[in-house]
Amino acid sequence: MLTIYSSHHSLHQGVELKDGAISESFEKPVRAEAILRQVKAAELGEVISPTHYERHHYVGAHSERYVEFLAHAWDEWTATGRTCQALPLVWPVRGLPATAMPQFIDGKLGLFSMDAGSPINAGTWDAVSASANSALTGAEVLSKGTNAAFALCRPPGHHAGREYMGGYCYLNNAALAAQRCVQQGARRVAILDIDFHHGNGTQDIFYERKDVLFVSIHGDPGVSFPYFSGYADERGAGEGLGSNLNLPLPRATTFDLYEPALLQAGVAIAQHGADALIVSLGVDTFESDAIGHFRLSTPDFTRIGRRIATFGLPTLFVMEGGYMVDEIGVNAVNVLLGFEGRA
Ligand code: 6XA
Ligand code: ZN
Repeated sequence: MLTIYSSHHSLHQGVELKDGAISESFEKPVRAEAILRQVKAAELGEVISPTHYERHHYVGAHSERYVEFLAHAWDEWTATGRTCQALPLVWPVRGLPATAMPQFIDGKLGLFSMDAGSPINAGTWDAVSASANSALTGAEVLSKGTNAAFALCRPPGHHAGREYMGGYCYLNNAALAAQRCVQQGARRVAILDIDFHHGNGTQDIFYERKDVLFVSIHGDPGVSFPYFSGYADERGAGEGLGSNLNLPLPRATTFDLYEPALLQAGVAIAQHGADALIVSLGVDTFESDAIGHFRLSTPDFTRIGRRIATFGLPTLFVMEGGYMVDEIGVNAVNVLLGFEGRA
């Protein structure tokens, strides 16, 4: 299987507000480096760099003003004299009347975010655009007839909505890939999100569309991030009604409960009549993950890959979460080896 990877991800090293203090983010460069090491150790296949895409390719899945905000946020932040990482601290929540874009960067940071989980620093835009370009390149590869590819994206993308960042995400890599598949001729695309966290951003982007099915298996949002999205009664709207399927599962879920959800996802994907599948591949479902609360084992990831292969679709895997650096590589690559029938 072809892997698409850019070392530019390491230009982004975020901070995180945790337990009342600011510290290094769980979402850090060694994650992607560990996965790349395992891709090579397992001889998964060739590793290529992404094609360069100008930023207008991000518009569609995202609004133009949001893409422009992301591209210029660091410059606007440092123009105020600050050199620390930029974090939002105020949000346009229920009851606050104004929805127009503020002129000042602190206001823009709040307007274009869902939480304080996506810090912006000097290298963020380069890393984020390289990550998006990896997913776009993967979609291109699929459209040319390749059966499977792996976009080793970092930063991840599935919490990023049409007009907001959050949860370590900035541009929605999986959504950009799905959109590219449609532009390249796919009539119907399915996105299967198997990260521990609900892919609220991907849901947001395709909620009113019937050509892109979004299916997500994740920790019950009543007790897990992102709390405000991911419930089973979110089924899509307008033309997209019925094209969104959330399968929330309780904390401490093991494979015996996970597998039926995966089967149900497969049925929905078959009913949708998809020409291509994008998998938001998070391995924070691992039993000892620092953030996730499921209990999948390393061999379970191989089983997941085998099951996804039975869906019989050209498939692009797009990396999302997973925070145990010692196991992230083997867990992610096990899904890919399982898919290929090599494990
Ligand atoms: C709260 C946790 C953010 C979740 C990140 C993640 N800071 N999403 O793994 O898939
Ligand atoms: Zn996650």
